[in-house]
Amino acid sequence: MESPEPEAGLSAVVELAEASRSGDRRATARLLSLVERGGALADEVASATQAHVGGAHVVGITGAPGSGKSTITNSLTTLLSEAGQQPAVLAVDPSSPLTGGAILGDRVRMNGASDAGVFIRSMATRGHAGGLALAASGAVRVLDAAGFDPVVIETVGVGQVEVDVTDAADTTIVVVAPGWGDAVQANKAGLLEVADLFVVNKADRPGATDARRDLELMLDLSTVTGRAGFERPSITMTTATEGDGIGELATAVAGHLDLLSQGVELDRRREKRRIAEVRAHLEHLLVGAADEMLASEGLQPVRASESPMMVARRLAGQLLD
Ligand SMILES: Nc1nc2c(ncn2[C@@H]2O[C@H](COP(=O)(O)OP(=O)(O)O)[C@@H](O)[C@H]2O)c(=O)[nH]1
Ligand SMILES: [Mg+2]
Repeated sequence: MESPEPEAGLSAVVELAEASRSGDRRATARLLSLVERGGALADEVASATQAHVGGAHVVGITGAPGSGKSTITNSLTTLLSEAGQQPAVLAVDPSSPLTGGAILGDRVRMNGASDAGVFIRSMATRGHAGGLALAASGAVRVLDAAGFDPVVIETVGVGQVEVDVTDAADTTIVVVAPGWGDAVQANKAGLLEVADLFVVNKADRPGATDARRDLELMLDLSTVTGRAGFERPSITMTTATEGDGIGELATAVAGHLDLLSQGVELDRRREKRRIAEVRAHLEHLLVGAADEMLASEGLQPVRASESPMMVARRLAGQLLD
């Protein structure tokens, strides 16, 4: 783990951002550590990188644990790297405590990509001031500004927070594996609505064509036609361990970006994302200010005769003054 220099100040952040842009991966790693840590320096990192974001295609890969996300990410980014692109991976896994086994397992599965020169960073999900989705967005911005393209975010699609992380992506891939009603589970977890592309991985296993059929059926039944009614997601069959179908997936991913770029959809999604980020920051700031106010000595006594709502209104008036 990289740890930020304790004396890192504002000018140091600007220098790091410049070094990162010229390809210094240690500088990029240190910027990411600052973002993860949050606080004033994370804000500086956001400011220092802002002018250079927007060049990367941000791709989210989500799905149940064990469906093969890391293996797909490894094969896909290796392929793209060998084709001359500069992919980076941000692995966000709530089942991975900082020192836990899952990240180690992911490391092993990402060996190929690592050897191919793919920049890989894991992000643990605990203890992020302002929330994981914000920290992930900040990290994506750092990687984007550093010149990586695409930036691939791998996240487990289990809870709302993890699904929120997919909001940071231009293109979201939902992975399902055969068996155990994986497609149905994905539907329940709200993943059908966020999918731009589906992957049925482990196509070497029995039940893969059934999983595909289940997905097709659910897409037929739902009114969903891709995010924001954009278009019906395609389904790619892969055996990620063998690299089968990964070329086809790469084509589908690039095709989706083309589609987004043809009209206003890419800009629309990014604008929506910016507003969501502003909202999350605003909420964080307001909650922080409210907590501070409630903890302060100078708070006017909260009278029992006043309803909690009346107190809140009075304090909100002071807060926004
Ligand atoms: N048979 C088979 N196993 C696979 C395939 N893709 C991944 N796996 C295995 O499934 C397990 C979970 O894969 P992983 O990529 O860690 O899944 P994640 O939790 O979604 O990131 C690992 O043991 C992989 O080797 C595949 O296409 N076929
Ligand atoms: Mg994984």
